[in-house]
Amino acid sequence: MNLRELLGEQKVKANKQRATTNYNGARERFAELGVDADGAVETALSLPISVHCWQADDVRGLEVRAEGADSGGLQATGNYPGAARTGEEIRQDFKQAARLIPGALRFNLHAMYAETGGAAVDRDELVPEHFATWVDWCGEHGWGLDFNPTCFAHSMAAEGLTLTHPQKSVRDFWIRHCIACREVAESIGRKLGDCVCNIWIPDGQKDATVDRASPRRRLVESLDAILQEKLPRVTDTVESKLFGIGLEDYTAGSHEFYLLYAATRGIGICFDMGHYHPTESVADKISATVPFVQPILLHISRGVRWDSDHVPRFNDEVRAVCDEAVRSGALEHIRWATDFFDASINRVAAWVLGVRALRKALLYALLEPWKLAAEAERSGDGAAKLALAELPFGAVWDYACARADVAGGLSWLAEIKRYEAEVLAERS
Ligand code: RNT
Ligand code: ZN
Repeated sequence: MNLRELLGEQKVKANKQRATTNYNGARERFAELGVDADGAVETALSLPISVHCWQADDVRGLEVRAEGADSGGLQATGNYPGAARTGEEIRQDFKQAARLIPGALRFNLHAMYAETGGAAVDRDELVPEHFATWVDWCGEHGWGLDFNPTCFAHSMAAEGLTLTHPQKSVRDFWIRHCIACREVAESIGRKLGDCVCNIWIPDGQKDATVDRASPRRRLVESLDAILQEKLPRVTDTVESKLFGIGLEDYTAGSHEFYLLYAATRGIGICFDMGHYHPTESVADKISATVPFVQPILLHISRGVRWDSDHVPRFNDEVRAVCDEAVRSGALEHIRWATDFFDASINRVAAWVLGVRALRKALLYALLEPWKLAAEAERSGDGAAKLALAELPFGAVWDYACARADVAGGLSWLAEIKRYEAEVLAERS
């Protein structure tokens, strides 16, 4: 069968019967290793993954705003046709993606996706009603909703500085924006349970930074002002970054800065997998952090050289993060989210690929006989420890997809192609 035939193929449609038969054999083998495969499938499907809205439109947002506003070091590259142009199209695209992703979902919105009915509303004037359509839509589908202030792509961020800006009036604008966002998050939380509100800012310097201290002092003050009011339905987190494009030398909100800020203020921390030195392990940060800082929000992404936001794959890094979350008993303190944007491939497929990869890695981690591996480690049997990674995994993944009524194997790709021909191709 060639690629063309595969994509037009109907026979590969999720076959529940076949998936269940294959699964039964695998389940027995997991039982021999002391692993409850049913329980693993159950848990893997129940962990909500908060999917970022900004994959749909290359982080453009819905605002009526001046051309040429700085993107804050974020760059979506590529011009594959079919990007969503309205809130309605983003919702349509996500609904299609969600049909092909097994397990519980949330949605993750940026403030720049406010729907103001064509009126220009500045970021410090946002109120809950600008997000009412999103909230109702999530409620209808049983999805939670998370939120993010948008401290980039705006004339007040033109120099790449927001909460650390030397000018008080600029800082105050962004403080007001973040406070408005926390209030939006609180109202979302009241309707849908709770809401993670994650603050990321681009603030930094391109080269040979002399004054590294003052921006950080200002950032402490700005964050304290933003977080002054306790909001019961909001889970606050802060997100660091190693560097942004055009801001390569210095980032005020570095890893150490935010980790200690979160620890001393009793809020959560966000680790984005694309925001560290290439060989630095985000997985290792989980057990090191969780005794002191909770929750940990994970932005699952894939860094490739200088880009922090490629579509996640079922690779060693993502698996290691999931393994660590399970082995260190940290699952209850982790909020799973995705953060990537690729404008060079079908954007709905990008969502499906990235979120399925995370769900798959969660299932893999839950199926791992890590207690046996830990025993091997204690007894000094390194070879046995490594050998325990050989698992009949594929059968369980197909079964998990079937249980969630989602296409297993590759049949989801054929559905995406149909959607592309019928819906995305009509957008120009
Ligand atoms: C940027 C951060 C941040 C953004 C979104 C759009 O490097 O990862 O999370 O991707 O807020
Ligand atoms: Zn991120």
